[in-house]
Amino acid sequence: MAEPIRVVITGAAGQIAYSLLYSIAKGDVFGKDQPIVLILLDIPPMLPVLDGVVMELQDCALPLLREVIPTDKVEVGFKDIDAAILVGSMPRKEGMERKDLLKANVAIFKTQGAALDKYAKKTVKVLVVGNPANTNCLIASKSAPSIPKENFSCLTRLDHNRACSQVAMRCNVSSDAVKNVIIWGNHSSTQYPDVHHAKVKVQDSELPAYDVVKDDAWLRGPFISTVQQRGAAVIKARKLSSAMSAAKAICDHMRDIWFGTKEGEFISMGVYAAGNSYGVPQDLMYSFPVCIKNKMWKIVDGLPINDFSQAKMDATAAELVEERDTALDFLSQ
Ligand code: NAX
Repeated sequence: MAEPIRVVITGAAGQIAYSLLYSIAKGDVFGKDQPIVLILLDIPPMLPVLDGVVMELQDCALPLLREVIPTDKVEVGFKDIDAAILVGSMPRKEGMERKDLLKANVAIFKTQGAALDKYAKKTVKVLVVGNPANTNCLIASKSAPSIPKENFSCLTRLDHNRACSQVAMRCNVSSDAVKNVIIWGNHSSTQYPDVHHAKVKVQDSELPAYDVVKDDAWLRGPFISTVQQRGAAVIKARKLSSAMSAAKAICDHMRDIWFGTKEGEFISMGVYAAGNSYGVPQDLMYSFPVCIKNKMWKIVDGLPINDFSQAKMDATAAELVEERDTALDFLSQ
């Protein structure tokens, strides 16, 4: 058997982590023959809760799980890690301004970025989930200059999966019959779910999603707003934010980083924009279609973009630029 890898999950006492830990510990993400040391990082008041989570993981009796380390210290949490899933962040409290929320999160991701820089392996793969995910990811990456920017990504796979499922339900096919949907931009309500390049498998042929759905008005209207507003709809119904589906998306995202995407398929993730794809300004973490091979992502370039799409891609980029500029002001203070 391989040597164990070390994986840290922050926000490990929270609800997403509770849905996530079992899948990771039983081998769904890093492979069925890959032993794991799980490090659970949360803030000091949550340590008693973490103890309960550790007990439950022990009680699962999972053969791949070699050790579980609960901690509130970044120097313990990030030591020699191979993968980091940064779920914990400052939630919006009543009466809190957007700017104050951003400020609090810049402080968290600056500290965690610096700890990654100092303690993690230089090959570490970092996935940021805690919101605002794109900007938190950028701050963490900037605070870890010795780790390649390409090792950082943020989660838009939940939005991607939501878009796949909406199209699949509309076409009455299973969700794996839909591929190559794209989430462009920010993990916020300005994101642009795009199916112009998506394919739907009907019997044995793969057809353009627009031809199978046969309802352009739905694809350009309710489909987009449903995906954009899905998080809010779940909160309204469940009185809690998405957790099971978020955990599933985290697993999909990290597994694709580890093992690569399927031939001829691309998925969506927030990655570093270098300023030469689709007119997206440089120095943002922007969600693009990507293919992954040998643990390296590559933006799928050259897809034809119509005016309708370009306007939406630009709008979500503009929001990210504004968020980044505010965050960078806080970072330099
Ligand atoms: P919970 O409030 O259940 O859990 C968050 C946990 O993070 C808490 O245990 C808290 O103590 C911990 N935490 C806070 N600051 C920390 C720090 N500095 N270091 C370590 N741990 C810290 O939230 P949950 O529902 O699990 O959601 C977690 C985050 O995911 C939120 O920011 C949420 O907005 C975000 N989401 C992002 C999604 C995405 O697609 N990018 C989708 C799902 C989710 O909404």
